[in-house]
Amino acid sequence: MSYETLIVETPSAGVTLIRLNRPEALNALNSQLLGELCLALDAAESDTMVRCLVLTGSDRAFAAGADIKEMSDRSYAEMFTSDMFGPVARRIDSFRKPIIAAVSGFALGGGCELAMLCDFIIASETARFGQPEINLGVMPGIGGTQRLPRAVGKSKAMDMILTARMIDAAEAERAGLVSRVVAADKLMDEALAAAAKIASQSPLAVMMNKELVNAAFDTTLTTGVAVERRLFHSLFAFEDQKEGMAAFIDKRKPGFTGK
Ligand code: CO8
Repeated sequence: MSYETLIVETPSAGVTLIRLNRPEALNALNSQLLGELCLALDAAESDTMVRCLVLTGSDRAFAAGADIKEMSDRSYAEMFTSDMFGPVARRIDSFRKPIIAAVSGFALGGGCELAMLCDFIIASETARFGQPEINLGVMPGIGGTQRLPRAVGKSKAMDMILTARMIDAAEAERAGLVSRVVAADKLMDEALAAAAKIASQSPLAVMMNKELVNAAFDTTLTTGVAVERRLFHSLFAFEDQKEGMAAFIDKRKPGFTGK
């Protein structure tokens, strides 16, 4: 499939790289880009060869937010009936394979929220995160008021959302928003290596691990731990568990088949 606002590549076996590609607007998220992102995710979800995704932007911007020019004149009725940002948020949220956000430059507003919808964020030293919607007289609308406090705590989230203060990569790492910060010229190497490592694991175990970590935000500790134990038990029904443990004992690399 070909896209106008995305570049989709397969840099290594099992890894799909999706690059947001509206450089003239710092990858602002307009309806075309969000629609194409949904299509690319549909394709990646149904392709059994795809094991992990990397979502990235340009050196200058991961994404500078929702497209302000496109939405500035919208009425409440239009926003409500089109359920703006609902479909893409649900699509990413329900995506079962891991998505790594590789962030360089600006990740603002919807761009920061898009990164937070991914499973983890690897940031370059140039990354800057912010929720500046308050400057426009609005608020985050793709989960920022909910995911940011879960990631960085209430105080920093309030500071960022109410003052529109941007944080740099080092502060984002200290706050737990990003998993690691790397040199700008190493960002894609690091993100693609992490994705290749995930792609080499049992896809069954990967999906279950992802599901359970996400469940930690939606359930109690007691329920989450109980479900984890049952899923852990259930992994022993798969050939991949036998292969993984046999390979350890035989001192060789496992060959997971997803069975
Ligand atoms: N939307 C549309 N165009 C944009 C956006 C954007 N979010 N961000 C940048 N652009 C465009 C600029 O207009 C400019 O275009 P042009 O060359 O035609 O004038 C081009 O990109 C380059 O931008 P700048 O010249 O401004 O570049 P600078 O390096 O000077 O500044 C900034 C970079 C700081 C990133 C600046 O562009 C900026 O502040 N951008 C807006 C950031 C922002 O406010 N983001 C939040 C948007 S609102 C949002 O995301 C809400 C999400 C939830 C909605 C939910 C609805 C249900």
